[in-house]
Amino acid sequence: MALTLMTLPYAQDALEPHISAETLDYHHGKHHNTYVTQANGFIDGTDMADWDLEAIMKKAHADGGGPLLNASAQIWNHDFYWNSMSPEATSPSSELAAKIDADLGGMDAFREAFKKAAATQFGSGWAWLVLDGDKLAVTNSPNALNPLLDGKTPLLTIDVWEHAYYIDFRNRRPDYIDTFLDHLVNWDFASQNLANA
Ligand code: MN3
Repeated sequence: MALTLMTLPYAQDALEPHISAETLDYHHGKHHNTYVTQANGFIDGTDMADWDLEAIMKKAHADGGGPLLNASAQIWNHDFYWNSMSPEATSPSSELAAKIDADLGGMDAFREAFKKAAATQFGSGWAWLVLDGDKLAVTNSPNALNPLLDGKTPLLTIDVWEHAYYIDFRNRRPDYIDTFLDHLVNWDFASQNLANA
């Protein structure tokens, strides 16, 4: 069974005025879709052709990385990113809010740490809220890498590749990060990921 392009969990224009339909058209319809096409090209005719995405990604990582890891991890990361945003206002569960207070020093401290992780990721990559052991942590990763490959449990992510924000924000990555934190975070998704961990 070939890997498939995830359907967006909202309409292409649902994140406007913060992220445009044009951005989602390119980002989901072209960038994300290209990773799916590439990964399927690599696994077609191999033992991995009927594996699930996470198994393919972990095997490619164990084998030392390369083009299959890049394509498969980018599919996983983008699936997680689309779910990390919501057109509706959400808030952390009481369990997640309590852990943000206990482990990160509160919501303001979380925001600062997340902004810094996202803004200082040099070049292309991702910033994450993760569960590391039994503690929350904020981290970032270059290119296609993600914390799942390091044994952590991702709760939330932002894509800081330029293709995520250049149409709407041009070079202003910090404004994109603020917009994500102020208007787009899907706390229901992050809370569910914590509950399932
Ligand atoms: Mn992207």
